[in-house]
This record gives sequence, structure tokens and C-alpha cells, in this order.
Amino acid sequence: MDLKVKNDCCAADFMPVGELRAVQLSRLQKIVEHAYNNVEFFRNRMNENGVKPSDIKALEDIQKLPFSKKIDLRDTYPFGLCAVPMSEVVRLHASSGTTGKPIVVAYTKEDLDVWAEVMKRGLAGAGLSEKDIIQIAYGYGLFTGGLGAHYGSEALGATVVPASVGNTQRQVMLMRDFGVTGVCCTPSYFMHLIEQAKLAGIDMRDLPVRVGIFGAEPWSQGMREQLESGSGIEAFDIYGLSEIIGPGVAIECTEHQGMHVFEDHFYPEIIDPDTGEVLPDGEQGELVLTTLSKYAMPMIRYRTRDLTRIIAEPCKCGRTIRRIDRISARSDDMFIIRGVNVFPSQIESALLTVPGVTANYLIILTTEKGMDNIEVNVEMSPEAFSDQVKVLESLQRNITKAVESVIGLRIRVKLVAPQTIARSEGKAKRVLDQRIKG
Ligand code: DLL
Repeated sequence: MDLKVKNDCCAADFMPVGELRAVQLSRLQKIVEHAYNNVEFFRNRMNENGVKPSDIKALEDIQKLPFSKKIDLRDTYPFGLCAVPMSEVVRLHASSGTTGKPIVVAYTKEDLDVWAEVMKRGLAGAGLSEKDIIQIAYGYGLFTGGLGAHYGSEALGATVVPASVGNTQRQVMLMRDFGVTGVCCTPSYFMHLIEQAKLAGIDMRDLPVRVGIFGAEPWSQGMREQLESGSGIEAFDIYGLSEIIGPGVAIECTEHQGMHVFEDHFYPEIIDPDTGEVLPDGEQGELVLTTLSKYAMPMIRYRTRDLTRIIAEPCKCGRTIRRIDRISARSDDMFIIRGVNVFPSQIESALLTVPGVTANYLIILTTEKGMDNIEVNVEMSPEAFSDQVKVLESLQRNITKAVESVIGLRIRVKLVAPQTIARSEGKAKRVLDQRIKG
């Protein structure tokens, strides 16, 4: 890490651990008091649990505080968790989710500054600077991806191309004509951009684009390899969620060994999702986050449903802020087939070990004769696409074997021609559940 960057905007990433813990504790004490004094929901929950803000004397005391969940945001829709008067709220975002009312999140001016700061630190850690031209192809609007990446890139001093999603051919044209060097979008959308560029006769590897900031959905190592080899960029995993701030809760550095959590602003814990017990660093479980410096809508011990582990060992880059591992899955993405728990991410990882397979796939769950079945539709790469039955059968067998050995269930694999599975511009939809319920 070059010292200039380290000293400029990212000093907090390299803070001595003792100092970092002191900052976290003093921020935690303040935010808990703020939430208790200003949000009825948090006050009631803490009273029910017999805990007061003054009980937070050390960082470990965070464990005395009750958890919060997505349902709490839904139940208090739209502004029940707001901790400041509306006159201090300068921005709202919302995430639609799959069912019912959206969840709404609010920001003060200072909260937006924190958000821009963490995004800026993350982008700088990925090697971007004021010299870069960054195209933002996350959706702008209520979704936090577009504006989050936008203000972070501006804070960095980079030249921002606010392309938002859609109009894929134009995106490629902008990248080429403007000499874009960094792209922020979902990994599945970048895959789509590579394909569309190819169709337009452009090899992304010939363009100056060199860094991709990819997140908002799970993606595997195999997908990283396809993205990097198809475009010549270096891909960085970025994590975040609306409830906590948006993108910029954690991001990889150039070591690519997990995502550094900006833990001076977001305090991470890992719990056993069944018992709620706090697990030691290194153990896999559900990520719980507490916002240490977000005042419009503080979140105390928010259960993200995202499964990962904390990596506390020092990173080669020298940052002292801890890392989380790639999000292996969301606990609510899991489906149960004939008693076996299956995560879509396991299927993706297995699929992409087979040469000739692309990251475009759809998992279809059906009920046949009262039994649940998994069918995986897999798109072949144009190079692997063949009209020879033998070639196809062998590819199908290889895929079936690779997936079955990982999930331990019989599956049906259907090979489909290139460009036949619907592309997404935002978060890819990987599972179609057509099972008969009840
Ligand atoms: O997806 C914020 C974001 C925008 C993150 C752009 C990164 C880049 P939500 O729409 O509220 O916010 O969805 C949050 O998406 O709880 C995870 O399940 C999933 N997710 C986000 N980033 C990653 C990632 C944005 N890098 C939910 N890997 C989270 C895996 C991710 N899953």
C-alpha cells in the first residue's frame, strides 16, 4: 500500500488495534444511548431485556443488547425506527425484498458523509484514485447501490459516469469512448456486459478498464475467474446492505483474502443462527452488525441473515480492521430438498468447476409424484456449444457429477444454448421455486 493513500483517506484502516477498540467503544456507548433515548422500539426491547445504555462499559457488553431483525423494520414501517426529527433526514432509501412492504432507511447529512467516507476508503483500497474514470452501473434510485458508489467515487475525486443499469450496448460504448478504468455493478451484470461487448465486436480486454467493484449478490470464485479472464479486470468483492448503510460495509483489498469491515463504523459479530450464541472469530455463522456512527436510523445488533466468518488474523496489506469471508449464503436462500439443506451458491461453485459452463444458470425446483426435484438449466459457452450429441452428453454428465458430489442429491441437468437464460441488470434471480406447497 502506497503511503500517500494510507495517510490520506485510509488512516482509520490502519489504526493500532487498541485505538480502534477505544473508538468503537466510545461510539457504541453514544449510539446505544441515542437509540434508547430516541427510538421507542429500542427502548422497549432494552427495558424488556433489563439493560440500560449505562451498562455498556466494555465492547463485550454489546452482547447484553437484544438483536434486531428485518421484521422490526417492517413492523415499524415507514419511519418507526427513525431516531432524529424528519427535518434532519436528508435522504431515504428503500429495499423492496420479496414480500410485503419495503423496508425504509433514513440518513442525516452526517450519515451520508460516513457512507461516502467508507466507500471512498474501499475504492482506494481497491487501487482506484482521483485519476480514474468510474462507471456506476448499479441501479440509481431507492436501491442503495447506485448512489452509494456514486458519492464514494466522487469523494475519492474520481471522474464519475453515472450510467445506472440498463441499455447495455450504450454502457459498453461509454466504457470504450470515455476510457473508463473502473466499473461498479453486480457481478452478473458485468458478465452480461462482457457478452454484449463481444457481440458488438469489442473485446473488453482491449479496453482500459482494470478494476471491477462487484457486490449486492453472492458470487463464487469460479465466477471471479470468468469475469477476470473475460475482461482483464481485477475483481473486488464489496458487501453491504440497506439496513446498515448500503454498499461499503466491507470490501476486499488487493490481497483478495476476505473483505475488510469498516469496523470503526460497523461493529461485526458472528452468531449461531439457531441459538443466538456469539461465536469466536474464525467460526462460520450469521453476521450481526451494529452501526456505530449512523444517527438517523441506528441499527443495534442487526441480524443480517448472511452467513460468513470473521477473519481476525492480520492481513498482508497492513490494515488492522478485521475481515469477513466471502458471503457463502443467506440463511433464507437455503432450500430444503428431501431433507437436505441446499444453498444456490453451492450449486454455482460446483457448476463453474466444469469447463464449457457459463455463470448463467437457473435452478428450478419442482414437485413430481409428491417428491421435490432440482433441475438446473445451464448455459454453455459459445465455444462449448456443439451439435454433437456425444459432446453434449459428456458435458451434461460432468456437470451432474460435479453438482451431485457437492450437494449429495440427485439432480437433473438441462443444457441450454448460449444467450437463452434471462440476464439481469441488478441482482440475478437464480432460483425458480415451482414446488407445490402444503
Ligand atoms: O445490495 C447493497 C449493495 C449494493 C452492496 C451494491 C454491494 C454493492 P440490499 O439490496 O439491501 O443492499 O441487499 C443486501 O445483498 O444482506 C446480502 O444478502 C446481499 N449482498 C450484498 N453484497 C453482497 C456480496 C445491497 N458482496 C443483501 N456477496 C445482503 C454476497 C451480498 N451477498
